Amino acid sequence: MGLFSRKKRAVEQSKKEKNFDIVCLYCFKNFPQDKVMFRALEPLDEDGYRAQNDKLLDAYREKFHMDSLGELPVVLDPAEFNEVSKSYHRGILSSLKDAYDNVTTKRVCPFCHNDLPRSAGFAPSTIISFVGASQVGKSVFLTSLIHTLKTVTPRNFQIFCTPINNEMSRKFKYAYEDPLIENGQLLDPTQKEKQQEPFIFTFSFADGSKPEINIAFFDVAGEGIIDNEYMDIYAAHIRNSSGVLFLVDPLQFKSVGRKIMLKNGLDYDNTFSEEPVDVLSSLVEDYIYKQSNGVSNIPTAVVLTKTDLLEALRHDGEYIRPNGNMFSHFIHKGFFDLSEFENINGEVDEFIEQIDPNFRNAMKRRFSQLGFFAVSALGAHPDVIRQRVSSFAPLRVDEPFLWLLYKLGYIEGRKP
Ligand SMILES: Nc1nc2c(ncn2[C@@H]2O[C@H](COP(=O)(O)OP(=O)(O)OP(=O)(O)O)[C@@H](O)[C@H]2O)c(=O)[nH]1
Ligand SMILES: [Mg+2]
Ligand SMILES: [Zn+2]
Repeated sequence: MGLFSRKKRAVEQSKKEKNFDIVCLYCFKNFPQDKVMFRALEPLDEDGYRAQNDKLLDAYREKFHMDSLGELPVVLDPAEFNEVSKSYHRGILSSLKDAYDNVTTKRVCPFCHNDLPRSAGFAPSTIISFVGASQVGKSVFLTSLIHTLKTVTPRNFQIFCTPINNEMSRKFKYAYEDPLIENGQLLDPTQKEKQQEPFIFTFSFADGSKPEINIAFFDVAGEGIIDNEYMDIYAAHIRNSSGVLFLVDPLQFKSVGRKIMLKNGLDYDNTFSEEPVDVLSSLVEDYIYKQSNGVSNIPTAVVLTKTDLLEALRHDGEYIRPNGNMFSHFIHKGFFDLSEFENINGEVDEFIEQIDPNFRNAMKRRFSQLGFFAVSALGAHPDVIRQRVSSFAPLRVDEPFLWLLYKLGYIEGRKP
């Protein structure tokens, strides 16, 4: 068979099979599955390419303050090879025979040369982003959420959550999990100069009913949220997100912040420079604005953090129902319980409407798929002076994430 008919067949084949554009979970660039590149095999003998420093990968790593990986086998661009050198699996370009007749299956991102996960192209690339002003609790929530997804959620859903590689596993443990959970130490504010590399986890379904998904969690520095330059870097990431966790801290709202602190016997020091509505307008300028008609259809969970501090308002009956669901734990098991969702969603929506109707209405206008949630990532107020966490008892932390999985079609949602 001639080269052209072979190529035509491959193209026709790939049209027939369902494939997905790839969003690189490291640099957030979006590209068609057949634009991947390949890393050559380790040179086993003289029949191979010489290893060399990978400039693109080193540049990516430097941006995140990581060391160069030194000499690596070269990256090959399939565009420079004949169609006969390429192989397709279920219509997806998945291996390349190099000039020395070695076949590599190691796909890398054409923009940053990081490895692509096995599922790239076969299943949607899923990015979940955190958004929120400084000090609302993004880093603590991320730690508590991932810890819960690894240790508790698998008891209720047949989903297993593992870091995508050893480097990621070590980084999460060293920078987040050990300090906060093992040593009870609060985390330093996330610095915008020290850009955070995304944390990538693989979710696999025990019964094999769904392809595994890779989810990149991206911990932004709150101080950068209203900084246009910083947001420019991250706009690509937010724009390519499949789901957004929009964190709001009850202390952030001028109307109740002081009251909450006083009721808890704490000094009120308004460290928040921006209110939720400011964060929203920054987002609107940077990313929603660029979507058609200014409305985003990305499922967005508004997550009220630090609900342990709201207990003190509970019996006033002013803002919160004394029998509020937000203070009791609820376990979604086997499916996402939509009755429970209606309760918590209504309750938090009502609370936010009372304390900041502008913000609430703007959110409703800008996001067509919105859910309201309430969590306490720690379960109790930490000792802020000594920067110590007294107890670690997360409340409802995985609920907004499970709702996103339900909205994205990965888990079932229904009434009991
Ligand atoms: N009461 C209570 N306080 C919390 C909780 N989670 C976080 N905090 C407090 O909020 C502070 C900020 O939390 P971080 O997770 O570091 O906040 P962040 O949003 O990552 O902040 P930046 O990185 O500066 O944007 C912590 O140091 C704690 O004092 C919680 O569940 N309950
Ligand atoms: Mg942080
Ligand atoms: Zn990339």
